[in-house]
Amino acid sequence: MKFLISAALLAAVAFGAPVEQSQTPSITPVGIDYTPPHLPVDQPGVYETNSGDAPKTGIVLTKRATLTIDVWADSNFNGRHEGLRSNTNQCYTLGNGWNDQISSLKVPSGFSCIFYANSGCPSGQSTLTVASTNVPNLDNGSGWNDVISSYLCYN
Ligand SMILES: [Ca+2]
Repeated sequence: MKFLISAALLAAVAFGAPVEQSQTPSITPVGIDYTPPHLPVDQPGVYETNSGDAPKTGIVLTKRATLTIDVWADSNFNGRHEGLRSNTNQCYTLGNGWNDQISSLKVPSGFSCIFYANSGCPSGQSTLTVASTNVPNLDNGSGWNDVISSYLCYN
């Protein structure tokens, strides 16, 4: 009898596991050890940059830190919301319905995040860098509304 209970329990665990694994992650790490560009962190603001500021793989000189980027599907911090727990110096590609959906976001003080219109934080393309500030509306004519596909933060 004891064996039967154990077997049933084991089966339940085995059946339960794949369900959890099938959930689509909101962010997927892409590559490691990026060297972030030297854009300001201590001057809050939003900076549109060109390909010359794209990160390069290499040795990370700063200690890896963790931050939460809050993102919303609508402007003015409305609609679907999620706090994306992220490591610095790590590119993340958006998933779970977040690709091309973000319309407002918050980057915590002391951190800068570079946003990309394509996945994998590709070099050679324009980026949007948000330093220690909130962006209530990406739909402001800058062309960054509903286009963010990946990001990389640093401190
Ligand atoms: Ca949106």
